[in-house]
Amino acid sequence: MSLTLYAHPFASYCWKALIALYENATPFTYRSVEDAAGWAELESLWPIKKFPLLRDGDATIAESSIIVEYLMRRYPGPAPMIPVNDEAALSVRFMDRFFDNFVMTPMAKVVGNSLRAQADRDPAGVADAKAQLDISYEWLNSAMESRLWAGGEYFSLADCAAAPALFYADWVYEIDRRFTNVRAYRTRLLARPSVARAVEEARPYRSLFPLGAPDRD
Ligand SMILES: N[C@@H](CCC(=O)N[C@@H](CS)C(=O)NCC(=O)O)C(=O)O
Repeated sequence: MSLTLYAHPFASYCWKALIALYENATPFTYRSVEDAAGWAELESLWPIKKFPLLRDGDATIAESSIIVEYLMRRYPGPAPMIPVNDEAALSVRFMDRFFDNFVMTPMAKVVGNSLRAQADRDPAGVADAKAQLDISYEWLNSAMESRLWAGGEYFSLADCAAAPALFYADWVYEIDRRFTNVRAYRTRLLARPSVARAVEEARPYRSLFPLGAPDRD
């Protein structure tokens, strides 16, 4: 096995792949994309220039969810991130899509807006993103009423997606105290060793957070 992950410790989507790798103690080389040479290397492999990106020998695997699926098929370990049961797997994949589309995307919209020049900012877009987060938090609060993890009883791909999404979304637009199930789930995620490791690796970069990282977590 010769795996290399192109990633950055502070990048939310990279956590998804990292958490699955850490859960399974899968050996890999961490190629941290920080300088021009790193970006050029990433672009030479994947012109879309987004990470995480996995290299397995000469094979290139893009997209965080696909990377996790690939790892589970080719290098399964003690912590399967996709259930064997088809129905359960569908629920996990659905929750993965939920976190990416309805938590990560609006969170990233607010962060991205703050990086723009004042004249290019999009207050209506930010208001829409926060309205989406309100709906997402509310829906998730009901969904998590009787679940330990997002897919049910076991930690899965859905939780790999949830961890960075809820970690940063709460910084961007705090999860209201009435959403007790979401807040408790976020706390459970942060206590999970694989997630705690990703949080610690990102800690030195907190000064880069454009909205100002809160003094917690
Ligand atoms: N759908 C992609 C999203 C990847 C993504 O947006 N990654 C961000 C980091 S969290 C990125 O590459 N940002 C660099 C850039 O946009 O220049 C996935 O799931 O991997």
